[in-house]
Amino acid sequence: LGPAVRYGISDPISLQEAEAHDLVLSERMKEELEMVFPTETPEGMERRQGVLQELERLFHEWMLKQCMEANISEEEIKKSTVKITTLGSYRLGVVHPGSDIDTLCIAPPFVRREDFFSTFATVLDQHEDVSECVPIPDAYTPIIKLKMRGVCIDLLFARLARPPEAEVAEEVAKEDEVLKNMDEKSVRCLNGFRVADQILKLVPNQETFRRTLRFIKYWARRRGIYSNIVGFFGGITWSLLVARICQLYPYYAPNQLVNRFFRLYHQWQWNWAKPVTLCDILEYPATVPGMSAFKVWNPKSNPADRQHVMPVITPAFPSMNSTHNVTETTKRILLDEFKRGFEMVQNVEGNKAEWCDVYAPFPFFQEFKHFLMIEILAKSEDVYNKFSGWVESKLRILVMQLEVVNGMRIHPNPLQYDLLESDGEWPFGCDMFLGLSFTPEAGAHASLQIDLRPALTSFMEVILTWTERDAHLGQFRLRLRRLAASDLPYAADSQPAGLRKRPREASD
Ligand code: 3AT
Ligand code: MN
Ligand code: MN
Repeated sequence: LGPAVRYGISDPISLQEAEAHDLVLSERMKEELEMVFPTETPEGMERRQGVLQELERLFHEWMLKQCMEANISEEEIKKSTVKITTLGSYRLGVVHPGSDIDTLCIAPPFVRREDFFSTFATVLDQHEDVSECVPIPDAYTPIIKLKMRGVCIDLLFARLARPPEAEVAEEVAKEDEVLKNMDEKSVRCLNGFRVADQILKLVPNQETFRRTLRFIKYWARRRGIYSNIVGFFGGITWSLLVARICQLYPYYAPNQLVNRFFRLYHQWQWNWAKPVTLCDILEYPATVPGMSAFKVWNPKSNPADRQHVMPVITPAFPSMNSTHNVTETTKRILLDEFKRGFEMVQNVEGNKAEWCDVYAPFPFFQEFKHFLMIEILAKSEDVYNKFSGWVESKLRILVMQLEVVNGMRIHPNPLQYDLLESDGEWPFGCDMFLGLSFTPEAGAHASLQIDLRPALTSFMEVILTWTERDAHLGQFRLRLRRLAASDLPYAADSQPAGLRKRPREASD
């Protein structure tokens, strides 16, 4: 063995290097993937840079106005340069034409969060290149969603507690100390940036990491398990899981890493005592002023963290679990997919299958005989954007209520589809689906007997707690319908006619 290498919390499992046939397999994997899930083109990357520049310009201009109104001295204005930076997949370098850009505005202390979500959101909304601008100030991680020149942007906001020295806001933001006295929401927004920074530092080879992650993300999309909000895994979780595999096999090629990814996470004893982590989870002792109050994921001291069924922990302080939406149902589906993935990759290695077979789409509408259809309807685009986001964010509550119904299994589908039945009264809307199956033990006629109404009724009650309900009364509607496969207009073997996938990258 060569010199001791150690990435993360344990020694690597293997220090073996890729062999010639692995390099061939990896190259083929890359080429096949490039055909169906290409990386962003150079022109596309240029457009994205232009968008970021324009956002920075707008933010800067708006900031100066804020300063003047607040009577901030010119001296102080000069000291606190604004900074726009990126996080998420854009920062990690895994960008395809449909990717969003997760963008973080780092602002000096005199800029108020409320103003960012009101007056700056208005500036954006009125910009001629901007469409679909939706501020979501009350979310756990507040963001402004928008589209600029066709690129989806998630705009996050962090307000520094102390004015940074000019030009170094980005470096300052990587230090734990920056969090001292910062408000909770800013800490969370900054965290996304700090996590991406850490991931890149903690993997042994960034290019191998990116190539592997690209494959896993496409596979997860096609298998219908890419969605944090619905209770599967989101972009951050997939990135962390791939990063950990890279640490354990620092010299493997992407094809080998994909193999080990499926094997390890299928075999993993998922429970709160076995989190996936990239580094030790740091907690400051009570003696460090201002740093010990941050809530760090810790199932030993915090009973709520023991509810997490598949913990995957973020590396930057304060560490959090990236999978708190996972339920027993989505865990079961994820594990089935890891198992299938491992079998398929072995087939590819044995020349019995192609890489494209690994990411063959999950045949959702052929797989089930019964469905629950969730129709989300609105009278205007604005209300639709807000209401569909709300319903989507509560869907896992419906899943949790249905998963305790005896004898029934549910399979959430994270995609939104064009309305099956259009209705002139409701020009904006989409359908979402849950697949239903009934266990043999439940009896032959279980599907007819099982009563879903209590679960559906209580889900409706949750939906009606929407804080914007009164503001948009009569403008939105939710309908739940139980359908048999024969009610869906599809020809055998094909995607149901009329059910087109809506591209919805931004809200993954
Ligand atoms: P994609 O390629 O975009 O799917 P990603 O790694 O960029 O994968 P996300 O865009 O979901 O993942 O999120 C990246 C980080 O940005 C995670 C979180 O800190 C922040 N973030 C992005 N979008 C949201 C959102 N809608 N709500 C809360 N936080 C968000
Ligand atoms: Mn993203
Ligand atoms: Mn995003």
